[in-house]
Amino acid sequence: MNFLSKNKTTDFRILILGGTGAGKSTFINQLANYFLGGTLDNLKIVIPSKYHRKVTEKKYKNKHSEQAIDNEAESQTKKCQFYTFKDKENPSNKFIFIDTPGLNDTEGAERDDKNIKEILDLIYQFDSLSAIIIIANGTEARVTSSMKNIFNRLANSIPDDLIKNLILVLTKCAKSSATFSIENFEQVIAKPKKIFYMDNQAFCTNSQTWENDSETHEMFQLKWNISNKTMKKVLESVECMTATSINSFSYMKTLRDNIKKDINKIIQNMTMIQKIKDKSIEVQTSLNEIKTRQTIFETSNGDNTTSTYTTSIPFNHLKGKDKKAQCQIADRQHKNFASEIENYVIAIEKLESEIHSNYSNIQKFHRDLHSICFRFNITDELQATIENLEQSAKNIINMDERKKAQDKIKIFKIIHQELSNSLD
Ligand SMILES: Nc1nc2c(ncn2[C@@H]2O[C@H](COP(=O)(O)OP(=O)(O)OP(=O)(O)O)[C@@H](O)[C@H]2O)c(=O)[nH]1
Ligand SMILES: [Mg+2]
Repeated sequence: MNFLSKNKTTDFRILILGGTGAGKSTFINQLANYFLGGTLDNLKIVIPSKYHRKVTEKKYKNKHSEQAIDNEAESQTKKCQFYTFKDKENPSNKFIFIDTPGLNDTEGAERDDKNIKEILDLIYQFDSLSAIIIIANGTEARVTSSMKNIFNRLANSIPDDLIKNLILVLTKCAKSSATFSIENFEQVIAKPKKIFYMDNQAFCTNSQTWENDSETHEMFQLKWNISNKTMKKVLESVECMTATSINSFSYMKTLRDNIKKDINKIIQNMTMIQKIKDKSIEVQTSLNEIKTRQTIFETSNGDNTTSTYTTSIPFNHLKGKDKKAQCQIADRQHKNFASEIENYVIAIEKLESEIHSNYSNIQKFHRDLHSICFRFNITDELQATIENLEQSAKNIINMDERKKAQDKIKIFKIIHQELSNSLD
């Protein structure tokens, strides 16, 4: 190793994903023992669980977000949480693992949406991520369809470079006992770079189970050793994956933000156009009214002078001087209204041209994004937004507010349609 690389510090950030109860938090406990020198007889606990409720490491005492640790149907990890460990061989290097709440939660789709948003917000704070580890229960047969949907939604926001750095860890099994279909995983999720198997059983059982029984101790020790060895291999794989996705990740965020800005600008301009059109209809009505009165004036004046007349007093009842004054006022109003309408037409044209360039920008950003992340598709995302807005609009009781929400949905639908037609 040369001097430079020895002194270079690297942070490896690893995102842990998986379904509820797959074993993500248990994996992190096993990992903590690898780094902190825990043993079967001196377990280090950073995340509490049913059988190991006490966090032994001061640093993590109040950090975890586990809830209802006796209820296995519900996601126990409620928030994303970082677990940072120093590299054993090169302490200036750090491994930062991010434990996430279980996806495909029994608490419903809204909870999943919230979890995905939280994971993405967190990812976007980094300038790099080294790898994604998907933890799956190795005793299950295949990936569930909701897990597939959720992963695909996340993958829309993650550069392909990072998806390439995918590690699959199958828990609750050994390679020989796993029933999980890797083929199915590759088909519906992605091809993992590496696959590991581990049974982190020590964290899932009361310590007394092995403490007073040498045979059981031996069996647990064997699994413990395998888990530790596997952990080392997982980390070595992560180390080999480092330099990817640093630039594309932040560039992707910029492109996404740009698309968001352009969409917001289109929404603003379309709302403005609608307002101008409403105002224009009002002015046009006034203008039409003047035109009607102008006809009355021309008929009653008899001399064919083309002028307008707007007062509500019957024209024939006015004196000659007043007639003239009324005609002058009406003329001025007529001209003002007409020029106002002309201005509205110009303003609408300007806004429409801005919208046109916003769409062109989006097309360009979309193309660029697609080259970084082939799964990214803005129309799918807009469709999901529309469905969410429609769902929320149903619950609005206030009529005005509901109308506003429906107008917004209408605009989103127009944008969705336009982009579906123009993007390949
Ligand atoms: N036998 C065995 N049980 C495991 C293993 N990993 C996890 N478990 C058990 O599976 C259940 C869920 O484990 P967790 O680590 O909390 O799962 P999670 O993925 O963090 O779950 P959420 O936070 O709820 O999404 C617990 O009862 C664990 O004891 C494993 O490798 N072997
Ligand atoms: Mg958990």
